[in-house]
Order: sequence, then C-alpha cells, then structure tokens
Amino acid sequence: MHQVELRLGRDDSDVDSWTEVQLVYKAALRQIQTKMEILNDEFQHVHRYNPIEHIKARMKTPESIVKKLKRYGYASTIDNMIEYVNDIAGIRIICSFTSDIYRIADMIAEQKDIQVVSVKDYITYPKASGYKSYHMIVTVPVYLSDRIVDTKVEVQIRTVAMDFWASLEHKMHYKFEGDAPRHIKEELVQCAKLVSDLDARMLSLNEEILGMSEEDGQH
Ligand code: 0O2
Repeated sequence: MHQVELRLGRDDSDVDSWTEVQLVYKAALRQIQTKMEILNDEFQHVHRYNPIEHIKARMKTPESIVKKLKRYGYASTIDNMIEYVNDIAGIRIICSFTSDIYRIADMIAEQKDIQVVSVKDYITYPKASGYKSYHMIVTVPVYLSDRIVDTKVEVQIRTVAMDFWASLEHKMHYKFEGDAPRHIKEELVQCAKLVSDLDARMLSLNEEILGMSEEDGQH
C-alpha cells in the first residue's frame, strides 16, 4: 500500500472522479465522528462526564464549493477543490461548557493518526460580528483497498449557546448576502455578548455544583 497526499502533489490518476473524491471525504468524516464518539464514551467512563453534547457532520455542496473557489479566484477543478477548499468535509462538535472546547481540541490533537494542519481560535479572539468557535483543519488517513489517502476535515468546536447564535447569524448572512440591516447586525452583536455571559455563568455554576457534590460525598 502506498500513502497518497490528497491535499498536495496529488497525481491525477490517484483520484480520478468527483464521486471517488466524495467517497474519500465521507469516509474521513465517518472516521473523525467515530473517534470523537469513542473519546466521549471513554471520558464518560473515566470521569463520569460527557464533554460532547452532540456531533453534526456534513459534506459541503458542490455549489458552495464552486462559490468558494470563485471567491478565492480559482477555476472550478477537482484539484483546486482538494487543494484550496478546506471544509469539503466538516464536523461540528457541540459541547456544554467553554472549558470542554479546549479539552476536545487537545483530545483531537493527541490522536496519533490525526495531523493538525491549522487552527483558528475564535473563542479567545472572537470575530467583530461576535462569532465564537474553535476551528481546526486536520487530516485523517483513509484506508482504501490499494492506498491510504490523507484527507482534510474541518472541525468546528463550540458550545450549545455559541451554536445557537451562529445558526441565526449564518441564516442572516445568507438571507441578506452579507448586506444585513444595521440594527440586525447590532442586535446580533448584543446577543453574542449575552451568549458569552451565559457561557461564563453556566461554567462557574457547573464548577460550583461539582464542588458541592464532592463536599457532599465526604459527609
Ligand atoms: P458555510 O456556508 O458555512 O460553508 P477556509 O475554510 O479556511 O478556507 P475561512 O472562511 O477563512 O476559509 O475559514 P474560517 O474562518 O475558519 O470559516 C470556516 C467556516 O466557519 C465558514 O464556512 C462558516 O461555516 C463558519 N464561520 C466562519 N465565520 C463565521 C461567522 O462570522 N458567522 C457564522 N455564522 N459562521 C462563520 P464558509 O465556507 O464561510 O460558510
């Protein structure tokens, strides 16, 4: 078996159709999803606590891929999709508390067969819009019958509250194609502040509750 780098220096004969490319990305998604479920189960077993609330996996539509390539100024070829579109396969991991985000990111980075290509930390550095999420581009090896294909997956990690906000903001972005009325944008910035406040308060409440149950256990 030989290892194929799907991201760089790919020979055209290696993956010769979009259908095959999609098959590889879907396999990569399944692998990351299963890995995360296993880590979550193990965490539950060891610490009696689930850091992951739920996981959403999705393939980017060909229309969105072509739109992104156009935005980047590249022709719509399969090679360019593989090379320049990092989120053809995307997985979103939703957790309860902000502290879970970095815990999950570390668990991913520590997996031997996963390579972290890049990280965007919009938790520590939120966007001006108020967007908060932790993004990782990783590669995972997909084992085909005759070769191993290192495949890119975009991982987004955020809390339930951040996800709620991002869904509405995304809807607004698409509805107004980036040109939303000012009062809506301002209201969303305010809501983002409420989300951050809620996340911080829920985290400290959870820590207090955990501390209390430990004390209770001692009595
Ligand atoms: P869609 O429609 O969700 O697929 P890159 O992917 O690295 O080449 P980019 O966009 O600079 O390009 O990466 P980044 O900032 O990590 O964003 C990747 C994805 O995160 C976006 O994909 C969105 O899904 C989400 N995202 C980023 N910024 C925002 C934001 O301000 N609001 C919301 N709601 N989501 C955001 P796409 O392809 O842009 O969009």
